[in-house]
Amino acid sequence: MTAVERSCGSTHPTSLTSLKALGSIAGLSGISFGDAALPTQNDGVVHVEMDVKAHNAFTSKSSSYKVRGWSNVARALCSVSPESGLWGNSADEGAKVEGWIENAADVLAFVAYSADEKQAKDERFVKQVSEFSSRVESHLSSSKQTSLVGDAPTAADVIVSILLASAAQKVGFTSAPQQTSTLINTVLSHPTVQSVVGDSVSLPKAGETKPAAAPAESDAALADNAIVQKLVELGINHRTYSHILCVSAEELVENVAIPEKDTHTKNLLFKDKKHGMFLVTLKTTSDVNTKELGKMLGLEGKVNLRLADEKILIEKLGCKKGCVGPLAILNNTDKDVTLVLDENLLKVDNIHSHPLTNDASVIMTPDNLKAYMDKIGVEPTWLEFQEKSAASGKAPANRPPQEKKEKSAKQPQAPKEKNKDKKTSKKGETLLALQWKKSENFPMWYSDVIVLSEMISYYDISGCYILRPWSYKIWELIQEWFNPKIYELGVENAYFPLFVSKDRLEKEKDHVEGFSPEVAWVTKSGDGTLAKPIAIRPTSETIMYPSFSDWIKSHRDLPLKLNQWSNVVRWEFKDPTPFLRTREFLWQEGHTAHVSHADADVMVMQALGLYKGVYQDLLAVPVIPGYKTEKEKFAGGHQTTTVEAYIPGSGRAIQGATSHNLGQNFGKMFDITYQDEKAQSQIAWQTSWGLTTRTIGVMVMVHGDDTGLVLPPRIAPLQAVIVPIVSKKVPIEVLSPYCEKILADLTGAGIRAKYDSDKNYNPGWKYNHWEQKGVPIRIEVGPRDMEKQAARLAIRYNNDKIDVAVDGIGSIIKDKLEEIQNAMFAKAKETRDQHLVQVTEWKDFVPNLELNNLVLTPWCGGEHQDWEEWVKDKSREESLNSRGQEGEDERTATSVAAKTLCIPFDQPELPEGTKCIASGLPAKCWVLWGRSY
Ligand code: 87F
Repeated sequence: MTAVERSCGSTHPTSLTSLKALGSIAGLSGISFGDAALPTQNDGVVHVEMDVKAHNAFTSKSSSYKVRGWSNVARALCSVSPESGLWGNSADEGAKVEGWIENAADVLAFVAYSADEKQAKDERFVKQVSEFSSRVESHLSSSKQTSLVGDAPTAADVIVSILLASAAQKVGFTSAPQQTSTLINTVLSHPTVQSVVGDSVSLPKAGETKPAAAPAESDAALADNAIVQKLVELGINHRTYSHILCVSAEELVENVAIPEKDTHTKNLLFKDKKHGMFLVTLKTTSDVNTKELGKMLGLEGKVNLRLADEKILIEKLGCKKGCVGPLAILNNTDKDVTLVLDENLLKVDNIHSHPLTNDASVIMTPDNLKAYMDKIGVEPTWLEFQEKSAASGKAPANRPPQEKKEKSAKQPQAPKEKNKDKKTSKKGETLLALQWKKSENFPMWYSDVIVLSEMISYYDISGCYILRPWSYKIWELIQEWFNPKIYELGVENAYFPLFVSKDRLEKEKDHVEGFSPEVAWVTKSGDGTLAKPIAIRPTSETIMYPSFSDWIKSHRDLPLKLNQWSNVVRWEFKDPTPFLRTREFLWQEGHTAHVSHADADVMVMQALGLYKGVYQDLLAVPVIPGYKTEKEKFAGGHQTTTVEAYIPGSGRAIQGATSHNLGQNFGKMFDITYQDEKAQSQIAWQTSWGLTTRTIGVMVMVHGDDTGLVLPPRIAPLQAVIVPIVSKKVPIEVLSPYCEKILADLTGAGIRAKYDSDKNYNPGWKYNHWEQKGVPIRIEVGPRDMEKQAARLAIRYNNDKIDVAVDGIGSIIKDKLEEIQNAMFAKAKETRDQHLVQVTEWKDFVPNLELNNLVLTPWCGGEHQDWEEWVKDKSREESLNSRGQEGEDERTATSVAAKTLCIPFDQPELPEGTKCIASGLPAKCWVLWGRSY
């Protein structure tokens, strides 16, 4: 035993091992430590105090250091061999190395040293370790380096890795994100580090979790559950437990640990027009192939098994999507669902399945499951399903719904090999880092970006999301731009109630027709049932127009132009996507009444012009304005206009906003009549127009990159952030006055700016943080900049670095922001234009969709037949054929079929005799098609 080990004892291996390892790497063979004092905790700060004595030639310079603090110990060791490069290669790098070490020591040392295992597992410490690991990961991802500072290992890597690994081990943190794991493993397996640390500190590989013990007792809270009561009534042995809400088998596997020989279940309700319904319950590691299933079941003739929608689940099994389990077959009183069970279930110790709710599970042996079925009179069909291959055996990590969407749309997936180690974001968990490249898996990338940039947090009701300040501010900036513009048009803001009575909502039948499944109803208050259910507004025509009727009496009351900023609820059944398709969203809805159709039309176009402005001038997203076809227009109105955007990452179009000329339809229904100048009664002409928080999602998708969000300056909550490059020699106090002065210049020039003076994070961390949040310009200020009265600008959208003088920096940055805004729009437009093609023959239609293009074709107008439906079906069929696929999930929000987006206002020339691409009839105009959201 060396002197060090003796003096430090066995409870503090980390301090010594990391320092010894560092010494070894620095070339200090033969080093020994003198009277090393124990690391002590003092006001939450860990100090390491020790004498360092070297016995060899190196000691000739200085034989002893009295040092305090991790950095100094590390510095002392490295300075013995400065050329080792362990302290970085410049003062700037040195400061960053120091920053990392001190940060790690502040955050992790207490946990890493903790002798009290129980205390170390405290939730706060687990969070602390996980957050630090996340910081390391973010930094590594954004710097695209494998070491923390510069492009070679330094003392920071050694100390951070050992501290993190040790702390992680202490709190029982099962894995670190990918790049952090790699860094730690590289450091820990370094021969010199190995010789010192050995196996005493190691980090379990991603995905390695200890099998959990099954709960011994049932959860009393589930005693009222109908399935549980049935099990009790039948005397079937079982246990129950509650767990976090999981919407899929993948989420269960990821989040609810069970003993190795147990299994969760995967449950799918299939329906087939001819053969009926099948509830298939599998082991989570078994595979089901829809085509094969038909054969396995011995179904004859035409078989078209499709996943049943939620309505059928509720009707047939009495439970919602995500809550299905084999026990739910009890609710199939019609006995028209065949239960199909996976024979692999017979090989496990216990089966865990949901009792109609996805925040709980019932545990029972396979024999007891059989006994239950027997007693309720269900005879299951047992089938031998294939176990998944080892490579794909592990269910993918819990994801927000995008992943399911991608799978159901059967879009090309990134190769499994590449994806399998990816750590993914979880609902309710701090995301570790951007794990997906935009080109690799677009939906996953999107989900990572909006979480990591702190725009969105997930919520436990499907389709509902939390808009965090970073995205809400963007919405406020849209409001700030939009409001003065509508005031100029004579529009006033007002607010109408959230609720609408059934009678009102259904007064105008055309209007709700087709939308009614999406209306959410309040049916109870407390335990009582309401006499009449009340709807939550999906839109406010029926809420506002009775008031229009009251308020409009004479032509002098017109035009009436109102706008409302509010939330609306539409209970979507298609897979939700944050911002793009959500069950509750924020919007503005404008409603106006006029004396003539022509006046209404002017209003429609003015509103549409503003929408184009929001997208193009604020969000730097090019849009195509046009008319909707008869099939796609709002059924309650006369004509619908739209602005259509293009998302290059998915090759899909998206409706940006709509503005309707409602004609006199609502006027008639709601009696919105007025006396004209000749005292004649007239019906008012109306418009309505709406723009939603979808705008934000479109902007993220169009501009974001592999580092995160990229914000166009006009919509950025912060347009510039000043980051001081602090170091030991140049502490923040030295840089602050200079930075404050820059900040004052920027705010004086009307720029939304911030000076990031936070002492808790080092410059590298801050760079990364603001990059992920998409701030257009970072202003880096170090001592040299101060000397030269300059600053360095880092431009987010193209990564440019520009040195500028601080004199007049406000106006320099103002110009730069304008330049960035214009360049971002130009870039987005160029990409969009490259994906906008004219096609005049059907044979070129689907191949162009497959190239992610929007397709402009000659069009007959579709009056004689529903040729749009024909194109939709035909394009779906040809697309699926070209991919070798049989069908697509009817609930998919991202179908491969094309639909009309609009008849663009801007029409190319249409030569005489041009034929419609679908009907072959003479074409009347060009129409734009695309796959869309
Ligand atoms: C969902 C449920 C019930 C759309 C709905 O576009 C009714 C509706 O009327 C519904 N989804 N719509 C059409 C909304 C038309 C119109 N309303 C004012 C707009 C812009 C703002």
